[in-house]
Amino acid sequence: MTTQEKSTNQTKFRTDYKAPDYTVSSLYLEFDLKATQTRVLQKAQYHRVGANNELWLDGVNQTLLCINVNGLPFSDYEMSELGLTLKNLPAEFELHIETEIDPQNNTSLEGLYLSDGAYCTQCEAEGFRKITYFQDRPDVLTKYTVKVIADKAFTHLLSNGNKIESGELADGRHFSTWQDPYNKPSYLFALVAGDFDVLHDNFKTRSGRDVKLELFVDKGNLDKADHAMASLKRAMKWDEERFNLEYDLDIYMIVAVDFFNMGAMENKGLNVFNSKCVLANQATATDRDYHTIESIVGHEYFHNWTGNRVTCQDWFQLSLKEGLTVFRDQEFSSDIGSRALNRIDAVKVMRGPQFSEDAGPMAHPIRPEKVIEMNNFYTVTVYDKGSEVIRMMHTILGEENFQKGMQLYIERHDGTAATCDDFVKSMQDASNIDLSLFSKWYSQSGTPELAVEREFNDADKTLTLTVSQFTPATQDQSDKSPLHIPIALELISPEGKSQPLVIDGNKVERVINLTDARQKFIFENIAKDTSVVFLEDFSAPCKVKFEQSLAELITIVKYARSDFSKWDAMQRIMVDALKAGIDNGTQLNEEIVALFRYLLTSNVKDLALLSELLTLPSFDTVASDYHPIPVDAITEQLHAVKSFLATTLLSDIAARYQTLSENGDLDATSIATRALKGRLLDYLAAADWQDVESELETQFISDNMTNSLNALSASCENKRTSHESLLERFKDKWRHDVLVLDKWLALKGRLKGDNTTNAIRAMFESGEVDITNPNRVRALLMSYCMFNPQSFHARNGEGYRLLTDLLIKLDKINPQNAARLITPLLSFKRHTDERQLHVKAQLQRLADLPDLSPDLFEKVSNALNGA
Ligand code: B3K
Ligand code: ZN
Repeated sequence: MTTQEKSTNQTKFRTDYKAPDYTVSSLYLEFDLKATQTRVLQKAQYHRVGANNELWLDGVNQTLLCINVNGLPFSDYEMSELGLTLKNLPAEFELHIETEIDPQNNTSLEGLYLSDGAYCTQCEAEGFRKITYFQDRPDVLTKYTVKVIADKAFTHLLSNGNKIESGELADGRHFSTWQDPYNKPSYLFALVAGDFDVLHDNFKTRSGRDVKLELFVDKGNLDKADHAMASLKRAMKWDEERFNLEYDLDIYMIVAVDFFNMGAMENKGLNVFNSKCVLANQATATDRDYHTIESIVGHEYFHNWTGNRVTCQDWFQLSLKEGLTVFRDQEFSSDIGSRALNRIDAVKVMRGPQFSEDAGPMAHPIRPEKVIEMNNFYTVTVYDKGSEVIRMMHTILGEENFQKGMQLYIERHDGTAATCDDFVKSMQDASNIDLSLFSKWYSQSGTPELAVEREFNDADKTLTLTVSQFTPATQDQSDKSPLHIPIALELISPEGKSQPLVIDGNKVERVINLTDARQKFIFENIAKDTSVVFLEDFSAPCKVKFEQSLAELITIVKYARSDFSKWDAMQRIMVDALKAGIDNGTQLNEEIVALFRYLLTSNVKDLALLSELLTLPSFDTVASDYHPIPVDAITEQLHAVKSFLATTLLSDIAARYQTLSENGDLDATSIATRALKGRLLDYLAAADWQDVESELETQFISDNMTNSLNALSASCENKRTSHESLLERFKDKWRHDVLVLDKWLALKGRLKGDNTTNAIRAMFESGEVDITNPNRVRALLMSYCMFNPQSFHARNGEGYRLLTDLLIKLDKINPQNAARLITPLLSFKRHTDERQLHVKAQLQRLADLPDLSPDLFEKVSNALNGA
């Protein structure tokens, strides 16, 4: 084995991949669960497939009790802090290892740990090595049989696959044994033991098999489980219909736990979920929560084929399963809900956090080349840009070829560990479309910039678009080359009609392909003053430089066939207007006011879309156009423009608001109505509308959480005098429900004012916020760092100091969570010199710590190296 696997903080390179020398044909695990002393026994059948007779087994944080090879005690091994090297092994042998672990004191929430009294596991990416000694890598697949033994107080003892035996033992203990008929890598192993309420259901697959569905929640939470179960059934049906993929076991279990590092985990047949991604009812969850739950339940279910049946050869290939599964969950949400709104959500993530990751010290391609801590690479680049890359293939190939490619991919790689190249090859072979240049998207990091020049020729009625592409250097990679970029377009005549795209006398369907650094596209039969919707639906993850007049953008808002592109044009209009205000003090143009009035009084059918059209760009959207970022000027301008629009259009806003009614139902129309009501209420609060206080009160006391929270946040955002008492009443009403209190924490985090930073510090110091629970910490800190720019980026550096103080504490408790929360400090180069100095001082404090985790070490050192 290479020495790389044996020391922490060591960089691993994609190109160093070596297939394992030994495979495992079956694995038996036995867990005797005790809070601080859990015994783990494993018996594994090994076969040599390579040249080496040594075997490296990953293993950390455990006590080795015994090793036998073929029934005899074995001592020919070396132990390091990261694992064991067994030496001089026969070609075939049975390995028997016993270890002891301490779930109660495992606060990293990786491996086996206790979450509020229930045992659960999280093994992806490299948590299995905290449970027992094993080749903890995704290309070692085997069949698992798992026996779980615990006190009878833990009524449910669960693992992957089918339950084959259970029974009573002495001393008030009992056991269950599970067998998973499918080969799987260690990261998909799961065990849960706890006392739960269970929601039972079933699903008949298209081929007629009955699947038992079981959803395990904390006692007393059954009234919040229906939506997740309904979402699961919708996902199962959708995958059969759209991807021709059917579930493959007789049982599918989901367990909701309170202590969890991310949203959920796709363990084979036994998903473990963060309770915030499962539990919902009308009184406690917002419409947005309902949507998130549905999409995450779908995402984990879709992994059963894209991730579990076909897994990854090594962790550098993570986007093979994650990019593809995000694409699948986005398509699921778009097919059953609004395609435009889902696209808007996805593009916000790309233009915000993903573009910012590309521009910062952690820039990496969707298939990274080098990694210190794998958990640091569950990123918006691997996931969301990975999904955009799959989406571009879908755009280039079309649905039919794409589905053929999927079938071929699964046919070729089912039951194995595959690579990103395998996926692209299946797509290419099934469609006969050359993807060789396209595959560069897997190895090149950074955000391509497209520059568009246009020329209209009056004499021959042609429009020439000259498009050039350029990808700026990123910290990880200086040389960039042109990519294959599919550009979707719509040309709109001055009368608002969509024009056919004709090039060289041939009609082109929506998409042109840019493959060179600079290319000309000449469109025929075009009228003068035709408007151009460039990169329709964000058909490629690029930035665009294209001069477009306000009149052209207004035409797009009014007439584009893509609702997404209407929103996109509206954002462009408002970013330009905000910048003109910040840079030159320019007042909001009357045409923009008129456009808002037009929208307010129009009969746009989708009220949720209308709400998005009426929403000003976020702080980050505006900030992304500046270097350095004028934090205060942007915040002030956003506030000023909102107040101006609200006051100028008050009677239209109030009139529209009063037409909106819904009765708390969960159908798309009611949800859209609530979205628009919330948006307008915020404007009414900004304009100090005469009836606003009573309306805020009516909505606040509503038994629908969306309405109630919209009222509370309108009061807080606009600093109404009522906001403090409303916050208190909300906290008081929901003191028994931690997930609802997280919403309160998020509002506290974004509350404007000089005292916020100190108030947050005090909430941690007093123990009001449990620093060991990722949901609590993230609710408060993420909203503070992301949505409270004036406090977080305060010029005295106190915001950065607060975050760093907490990271120092958190790194000892849960390094994965600490490493995710450091992100806001990584983009310091976009700020003024003064702020940069403050951030660098804080990063240096972290770098100077004697035992920083590999998670923070990797990010901090990259940031300081790039400084
Ligand atoms: N695969 C998991 C994420 C695991 C993260 C490990 N740090 C959830 C998902 O993407 O579906
Ligand atoms: Zn996933």
